[in-house]
Amino acid sequence: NKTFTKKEVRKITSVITRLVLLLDAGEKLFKVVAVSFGLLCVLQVSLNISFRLGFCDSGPQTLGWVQICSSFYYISTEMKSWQESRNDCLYREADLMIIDNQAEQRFVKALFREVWIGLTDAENEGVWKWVDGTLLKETSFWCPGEPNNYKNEDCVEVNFNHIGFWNDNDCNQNRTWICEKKVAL
Ligand SMILES: [Ca+2]
Ligand SMILES: [Ca+2]
Ligand SMILES: [Ca+2]
Repeated sequence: NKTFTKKEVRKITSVITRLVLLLDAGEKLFKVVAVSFGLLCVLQVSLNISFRLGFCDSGPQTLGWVQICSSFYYISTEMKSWQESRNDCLYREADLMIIDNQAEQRFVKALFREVWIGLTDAENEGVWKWVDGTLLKETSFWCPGEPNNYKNEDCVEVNFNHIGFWNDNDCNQNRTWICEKKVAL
């Protein structure tokens, strides 16, 4: 059995100390990298969000499509009758917007202007159908006193008189409109 001299013990101790310091530095470096990575993620998320908000905020002037969840939306800058609006959406391989979740209702409300959506009772008076043929289930978004079919109104707009609420109006009125296209999965 070999016994270590004092010199050897000092040398070994110094090597171990250096190793410990190195490991400590490594751990610190790892922490710095981890924190930086975390910060990058946070930055990316906040950038994405601000980018998206910026996009929505510029609503009325925005050309092109905006994505929210599983759909893309096109907000027109022109004004057309309900049918012409729908034709434009169909031409864009989309259709007038079907509001079937709270996020969409909030989105439309935030536009602060009258827009056609894909809801009509032209086929059967008083029977509200979306453009995909489904019947309207949600009824809490109607403006108080609407739909009133005043002089035979069959097309639905959002934000008329009361921001966020729906109204049936004359389909020949010119309005801006929103097209919706589902994200292909
Ligand atoms: Ca929808
Ligand atoms: Ca009607
Ligand atoms: Ca009405």
